[in-house]
Amino acid sequence: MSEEERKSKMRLNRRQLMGATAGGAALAAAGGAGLLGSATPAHAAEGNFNLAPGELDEYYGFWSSGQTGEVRILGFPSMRELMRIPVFNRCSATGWGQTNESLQVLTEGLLPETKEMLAKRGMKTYDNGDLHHPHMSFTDGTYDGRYIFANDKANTRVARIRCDIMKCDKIIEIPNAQDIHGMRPQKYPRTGYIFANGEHEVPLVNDGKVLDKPEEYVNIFTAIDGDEMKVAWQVIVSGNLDNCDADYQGKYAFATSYNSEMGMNLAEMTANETDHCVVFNIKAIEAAVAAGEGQMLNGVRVLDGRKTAGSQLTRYIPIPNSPHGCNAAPDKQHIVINGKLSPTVSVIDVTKVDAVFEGADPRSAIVAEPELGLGPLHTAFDGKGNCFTTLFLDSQVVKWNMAKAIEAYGGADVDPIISKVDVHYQPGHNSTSMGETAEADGKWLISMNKFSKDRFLNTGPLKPENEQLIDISSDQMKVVHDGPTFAEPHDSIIVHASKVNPVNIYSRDDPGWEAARRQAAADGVDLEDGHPEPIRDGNKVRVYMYSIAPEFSLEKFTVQQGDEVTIYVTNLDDIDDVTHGFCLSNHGIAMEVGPQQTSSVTFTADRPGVHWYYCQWFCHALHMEMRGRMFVEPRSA
Ligand code: CUK
Ligand code: CUA
Repeated sequence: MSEEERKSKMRLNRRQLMGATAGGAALAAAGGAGLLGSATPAHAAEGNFNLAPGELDEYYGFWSSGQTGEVRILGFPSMRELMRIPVFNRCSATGWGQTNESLQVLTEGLLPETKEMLAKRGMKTYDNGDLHHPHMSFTDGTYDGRYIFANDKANTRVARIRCDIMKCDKIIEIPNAQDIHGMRPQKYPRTGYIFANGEHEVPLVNDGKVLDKPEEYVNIFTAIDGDEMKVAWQVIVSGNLDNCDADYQGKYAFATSYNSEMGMNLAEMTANETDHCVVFNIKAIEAAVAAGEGQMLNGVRVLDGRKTAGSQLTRYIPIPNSPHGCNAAPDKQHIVINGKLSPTVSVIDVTKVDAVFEGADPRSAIVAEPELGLGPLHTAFDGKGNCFTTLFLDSQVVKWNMAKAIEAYGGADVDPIISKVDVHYQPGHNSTSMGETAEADGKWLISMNKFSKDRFLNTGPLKPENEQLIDISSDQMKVVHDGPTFAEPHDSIIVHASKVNPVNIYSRDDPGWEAARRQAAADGVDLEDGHPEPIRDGNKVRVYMYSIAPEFSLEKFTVQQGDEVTIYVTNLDDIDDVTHGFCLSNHGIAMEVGPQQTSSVTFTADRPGVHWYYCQWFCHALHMEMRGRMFVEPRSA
């Protein structure tokens, strides 16, 4: 293909994607030209988002990071990045993906065939992920500070983060599904279930027997027990599952579904004018599971909730056109389904869903369908009856009123749209302070924009994204801050600081290093005393040491070339913020050891010679002196 042909093909594809689906005006807007200028300069006095040194934020922001695979903690509304929690990625600073403790989390929930495939490549676990949706556990419709759950679209996993230590403690791979995308915790009575959407359709036993026969592919909706981190049940559905949410009654889960056509390419996938929202009847599903209906596949009970199955497990509410976001309003009654290729959002009244399961027309549960603008993707709420919807193609956030939208749908001559604000550029998710809980407080909105274009100094072809902080305390929304971010936060939650209470120092009883504790006991070693000599067990050697700033308890130890060495470091410091590290030169080994934590790492000592190990987390005035030597004796020929 010539350069000219290639370029014209790309132009064509772009036009098809942006233009044909939502009208010609969309293309101009997507180009972003002329959309500068409505951002209000920052006024600290108005928004009170500017904090003096030492002042703490009112909220925690938990941010996804998309293809980076981690979760980030922000102080909000100052937008200061406070911490990164490695989850599906590999972290050089903390040793996540390398320490035995993290590898246990990363490997114990993998499917046997995954382990086998990775082992053939010399890998223990995946080292990439695509983390879109971080959500906190709920009790009675609001955050309870126990856990954050997050999906991995890239490798079909769901992870859990403990909020007491802000570390990931469980990761499971979901069988029978492919690519977990939308994911939300049950809101009521508590979490409970984590609902997880399988986005891409595959043969139900995906072992190569069925390949290019799309008519045999299925999509899978999964409920995970969030306490046990085990799959509770799965339901086969018709159409790709995108985003989901749970109601405030504990009765239903809702998932947006595009590609009701079950098409394999763009033209096929966008052919229909309507797709749907799938409603899952939790009680009916639990009863079917208890009755042993459906089939057991990979240890999971899988029920048939396809449209054609006509069961009581699901209902399909028609929605125009390829809907994306799915957001339960804090009024506990309404679910907003965002149209994406349709300029509308569709509002479901959860109190009308019972009738739909009793045979009423599925569309009878729709109580409003306001036309908001081009490319509605996600909606957030202020707890005062107002909604904030991102318009991807218009590069705007629109504020609209739920009650007025319902009146208008009933025929009244009212305009539900209150105001619009330009954002820069192409917003995806947005979140309001406490907005996905019954305690939405209506103070702040973050618009997570996919393109920054000209908002920041040029960083080369790869630009940051741009998140904009918006004051929503009055009817006219005010953009008060631009915040660039690296790839690619999709979603965020904004949690009042009173809900989250992390510890400063690990408990010595922490389950995180149970395996180390057991091994030490078997070796007759107390982790807190260490052991002056390596413990030999064939060609396996275990080295136990502790650290107290600024020293390791071992200044040297000796192993033989070819030994499989495991180093256990217990940090005996119990002072806030005194984290040590263990970094072994020229071995690719480094790990974090927090106050009162035990961390361990296993490697083969195959390089004869003297190798320094040192503490790589600055801990003390004599941090540079915190080091020791590993001697590796050459294997005798
Ligand atoms: S999806 Cu990314 S903008 Cu994965 Cu939540 Cu809508
Ligand atoms: Cu210990 Cu630096």
